[in-house]
Amino acid sequence: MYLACAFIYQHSKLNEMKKMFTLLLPLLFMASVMKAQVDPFKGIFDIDSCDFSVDCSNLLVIDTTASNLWIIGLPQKPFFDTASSPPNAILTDTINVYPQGNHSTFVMDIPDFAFFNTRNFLLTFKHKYQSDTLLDGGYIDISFDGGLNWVNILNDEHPIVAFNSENLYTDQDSLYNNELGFSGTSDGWVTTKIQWVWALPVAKLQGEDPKLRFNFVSDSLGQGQAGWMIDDILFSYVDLGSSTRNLSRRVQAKVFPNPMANGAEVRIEGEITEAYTLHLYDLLGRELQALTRKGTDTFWIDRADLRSGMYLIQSRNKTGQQFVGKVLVE
Ligand SMILES: [Ca+2]
Repeated sequence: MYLACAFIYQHSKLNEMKKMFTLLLPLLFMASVMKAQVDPFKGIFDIDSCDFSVDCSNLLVIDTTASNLWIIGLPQKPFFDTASSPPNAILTDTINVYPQGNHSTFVMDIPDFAFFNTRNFLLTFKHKYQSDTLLDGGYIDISFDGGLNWVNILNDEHPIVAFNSENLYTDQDSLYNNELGFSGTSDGWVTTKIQWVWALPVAKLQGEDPKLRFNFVSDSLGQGQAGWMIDDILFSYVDLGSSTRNLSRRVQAKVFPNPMANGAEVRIEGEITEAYTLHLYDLLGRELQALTRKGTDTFWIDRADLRSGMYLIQSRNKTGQQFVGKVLVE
């Protein structure tokens, strides 16, 4: 599942890219207005992926109500006769056409690493759809409060620097319930990419635990068709250049050696005004260890059972987490 680690090291200039983000902001706002193609900035790095050869429960949760159509399995019906990467995909039933009056969902967490640390997220997936045009279909909404409130990603007014997409529905694609979405019959498999770059500073981001929800809806009329089928989901982020440094200019972590083999010393440099601890996280934001303090401003990372790859070092204090550094484990 960890695709990116080796590539990240090749692009370890990540930390050296110091172009002023303020210079980029006007360009980014233009990109936002134009709903441009996905912008790779200084490089695209993959966090995780799912081809449905496993249940992908680390990435998505299917609603469990009885009427929910989404299922991970072998497509066995007209138009949905094979997955993009066989055998499995996630689809609105493997055998039957969709019924009338249905609303089926599954939910994906946007990784903390993308939302809080790199503040950008690139979602890529392949899909096919077949539904009554501009009536039944599929759409994606987003929540920033753990799933209480949702808004269509095209209507999201959260602080954002750029929202780019390829092969996404548009503001002309209104379904029967007035949500914008995919409908009609897709031209075979379509690859859709959606990119968010959330605004700085991160403190302005309201809420937490951002989630995406995939909805399929059908009205009370017409013949059911195949519905919506999705496969080969990819989670990525881009290197925005210097922007990740702006958050952490008060506190920098220097790691020696980096890459590390059995262990490394971490030295904290910068203005530190309150007590803090350091923790090691993986790229999905999972805390793996609290670093051992060796001196006033020095800590030790122990290899322990860390697998090869990129990890993040973050400080914790009363004001919350602050991204301070990266370490590559050989
Ligand atoms: Ca597949």
